[in-house]
Amino acid sequence: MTRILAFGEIMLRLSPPGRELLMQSPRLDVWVAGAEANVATALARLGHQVGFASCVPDNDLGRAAVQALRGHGVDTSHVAFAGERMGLYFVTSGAGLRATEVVYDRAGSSFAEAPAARWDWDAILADIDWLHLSGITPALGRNSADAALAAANAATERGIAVSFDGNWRGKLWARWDGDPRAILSELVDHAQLLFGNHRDIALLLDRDFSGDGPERRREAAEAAFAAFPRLRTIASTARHVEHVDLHRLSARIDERHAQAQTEEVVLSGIVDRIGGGDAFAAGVLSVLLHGGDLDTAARSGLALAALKHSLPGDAALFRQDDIDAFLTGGLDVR
Ligand code: KDG
Repeated sequence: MTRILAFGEIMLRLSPPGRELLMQSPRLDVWVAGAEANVATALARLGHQVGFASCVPDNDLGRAAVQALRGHGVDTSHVAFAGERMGLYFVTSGAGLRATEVVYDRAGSSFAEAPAARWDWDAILADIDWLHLSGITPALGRNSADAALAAANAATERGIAVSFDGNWRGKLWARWDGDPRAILSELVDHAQLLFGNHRDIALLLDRDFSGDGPERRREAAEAAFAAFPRLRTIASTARHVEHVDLHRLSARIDERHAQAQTEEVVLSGIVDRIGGGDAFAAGVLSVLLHGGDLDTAARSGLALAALKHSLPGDAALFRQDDIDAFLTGGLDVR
């Protein structure tokens, strides 16, 4: 079985229950989060062998987060306990016309402060076939950007496939003087599989692919394939938001000579949409890791993303049976 490793910051998400505002709620629910950790968790739930490398403080917050991942079947033997603090973020869920809001409280976290030299890629990547990274790690600062670049380099040197989820986080990049285009391009240059849409590609290539039609998406994909020779597959979702609780979601996967596009899923009565992109990545990866075809990968990604919207918290805690039931039940799921 293909062994996957995800590398990134595991976080705690603090959310007022229901649709309450931070300023009015006396309570906060705590969820284990972090984009790469969400992908690792979802893949483990789907039965994959997946490890996670990260760094958390050696206190009850760090231990609880790691314990949660382990409880879902993720191998956490490469999570280091060091540094002073857990990365936190606060989420206020949207309602009606009020959008979801995110406040980060993660500066100086154990993961962001870990020097790039801390990570022994020989040891971490031993027995690994696939490495999953995202654009959040390099957005955290110099240490994490260097660590992500070292991980990608080490994977390429060892012939390990790399997937990269763009996960653009302007708020994080604005906090330091790293050049996102240069750093993200260097990372994507190692990837065989990119999760990102035409806007992510526009940022990487400094080109304009504005407009939402399929031609623009194909044009963006072709430009990315030309710029990044290792890249074989680009997967993305398109979201049409009618209001906070009613979205239409479709998925698309481009290969150099093929493409797959799903029908739209109508998502209504959304419980929590955070982590939908990570669920999509896990659903696609799950099929591609098993050698499945593009159509199945696109449908599986869309199904897991849609299912995630029904669950509070960041992680998609579903089994393959749930995806199968969703797909055989038709895609128009509420
Ligand atoms: O995709 C969900 C992530 O955004 C969330 O888990 C928190 O990693 C996170 C981030 O940096 O936003």
